[in-house]
Amino acid sequence: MRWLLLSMLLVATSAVAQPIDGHATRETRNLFANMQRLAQRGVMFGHQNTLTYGHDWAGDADRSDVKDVTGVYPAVYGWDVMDIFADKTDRLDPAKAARLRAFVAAAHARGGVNTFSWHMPNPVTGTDAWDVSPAVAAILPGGRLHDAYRRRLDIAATFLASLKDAQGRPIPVWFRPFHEQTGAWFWWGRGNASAADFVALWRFTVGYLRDTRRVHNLLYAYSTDIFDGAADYFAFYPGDRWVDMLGFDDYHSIEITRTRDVFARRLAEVTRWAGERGKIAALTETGLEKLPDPQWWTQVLLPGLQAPSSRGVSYVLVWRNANAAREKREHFFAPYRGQASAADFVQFEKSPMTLFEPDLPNLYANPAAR
Ligand code: BMA
Repeated sequence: MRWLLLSMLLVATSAVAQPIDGHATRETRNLFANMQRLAQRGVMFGHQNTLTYGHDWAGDADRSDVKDVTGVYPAVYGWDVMDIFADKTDRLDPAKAARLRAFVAAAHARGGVNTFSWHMPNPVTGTDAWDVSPAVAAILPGGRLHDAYRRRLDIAATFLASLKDAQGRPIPVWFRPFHEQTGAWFWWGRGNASAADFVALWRFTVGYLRDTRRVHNLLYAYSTDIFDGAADYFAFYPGDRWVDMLGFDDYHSIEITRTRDVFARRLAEVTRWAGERGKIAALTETGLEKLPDPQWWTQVLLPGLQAPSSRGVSYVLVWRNANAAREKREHFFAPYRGQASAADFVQFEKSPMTLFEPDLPNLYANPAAR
């Protein structure tokens, strides 16, 4: 009897885990439930801008450095909302938006997961996201730039709602705005906006997209930078009713084996906090720039992900491979053909723990029907 009650309770609690948008489309709800489930089996691998360009190429069709090296596409595709705008303006660039829309549709057609960050330009100065001039208070309701902020959101809302699959259904995507707020380098980050203003901005933004604009193909990710303990992690947390994912970006403790314990602790904590709240946990950004360690994938990242306490991490995403010919410095986080860690990355892909495109179930189908 006691066992029966316990299992009924377990069923009830798992059934409670739903996206924060009560009107989320069916595929969006399915994605949320399926990602939660899949996280018990393995960690999806993701790469930022993987289809846009690579270390030695740009603009090729159906290409990705990840695929060049392993033969398969990643499971998670990272993008940025800033890339639909004419450089640092509030004007949509229709050609850029169309290109990004096609990438998202291609990723989705392969069964992948799309996630959007937004390196949003500073709304007060009109420069980039790294301009830390105070700006959050100005765009909140009642602020002098609030209407301009709404217009900016309108452009993003129209774009996000326009992402459609071959049947014309909205493509579910993760939205990860105002990331790394535990760090001090973005205008919305620590020290540049109060926690109360940050929370107000988050809630306004989610409410505007979800309830005013009625965009129902979004899931929302809270994604800090490195942190020390719960007080630090949750310092800017808008609340369980405003977040579907608990994530963090870590380019520090994961770089070397020596700090693996710190990494494992952070990963275990975020996974536990997400589990307790019925949310999804992820390592939303990481990577070792230039990959000088030829065994970084199997000797550092994989053991970190494999720690028993970190079971339940949905995905790990490494940052972009800047095109070496176009950008001044070497800036890449996935190997390209011939790169020192390429062979090790192939082993990483083969691990039963990591999930790339061929390892994915249909994440958009009703989980109960499978
Ligand atoms: C940073 C770097 C920058 C880039 C930005 C947004 O981490 O990759 O070069 O402009 O992300 O993609």
